Amino acid sequence: GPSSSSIDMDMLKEREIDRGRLQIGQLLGEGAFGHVVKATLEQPEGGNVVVAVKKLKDNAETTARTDLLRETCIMLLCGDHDNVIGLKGICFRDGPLQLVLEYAEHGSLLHLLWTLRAESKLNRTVLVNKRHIFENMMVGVCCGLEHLASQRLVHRDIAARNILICGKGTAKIADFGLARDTYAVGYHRQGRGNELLPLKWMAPEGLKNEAMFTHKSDVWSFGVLLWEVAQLGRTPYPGMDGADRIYDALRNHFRLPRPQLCTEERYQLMLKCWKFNEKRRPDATTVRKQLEADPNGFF
Ligand code: ACK
Repeated sequence: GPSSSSIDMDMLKEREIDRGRLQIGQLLGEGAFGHVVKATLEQPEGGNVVVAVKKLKDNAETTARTDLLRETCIMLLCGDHDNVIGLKGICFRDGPLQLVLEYAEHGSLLHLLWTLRAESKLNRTVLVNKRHIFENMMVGVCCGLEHLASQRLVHRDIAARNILICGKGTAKIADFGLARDTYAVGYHRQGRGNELLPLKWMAPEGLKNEAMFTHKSDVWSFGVLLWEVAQLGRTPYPGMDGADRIYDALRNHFRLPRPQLCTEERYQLMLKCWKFNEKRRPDATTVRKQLEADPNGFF
């Protein structure tokens, strides 16, 4: 959309952080764009807080820089919410661009699911014992999605890898790299750019040539996220690749099969999130209420 690519430098300058306040620590992870490191941020009133710093590789292209600036602007438009990773500020003067984020002690939900899968092989009871933790996380992600929709933002990359888990087990939506502002028209239309897209999490309207995203596209991805939890972090549609192939399968009523580790009711909720016509999908509030009414759907 017309407003989706705007970078408001004045808004960014208000949130500038002097990079001298950062003490860079260990590497947390690497992506195509750059890397995420643990750091401490010196507080004006004294003391330090632990933060995560997302920085570009030194040889990053200017498009990567523009993307990171846009990501920051979207996070500023989003505003604070308990289920969205917090933005402390941004360093852009005198060196590489660095996004300073709230630190999530337990890393990504995907990581947590892989750990749980390994644990459950040794002892099946951990699944039932930890069920409520994952149920609460999914309710939390819904609350985050409700907030995004209220700010007319579409995230476009809701997946277990992009949900971060903080100290108290609070799930936080992270990685706004693909997020867009839909304020002007209520949807975002994908440009012809060759950005890497999370095809297996994308609703059919996003997979089509005239890719179009609304907050209901995020609900579709949330359904895939529920499936990832019930599959303990396995990848959806193994062996199926390419936007056209996935789109054709979905159009022909193919859906991800029911995971063993969830109830029929929970699978029915996933199927509602995967209604082909986005108007027939529930919104995040409806999904959250259904999760709250059925807190034993997983494992
Ligand atoms: O799955 P992870 O441990 O959690 O590995 C990835 C990696 O960095 C690349 O994205 C981790 N990560 C990203 N943002 C944060 C954050 N704010 N706090 C803690 N870890 C983070 C992510």
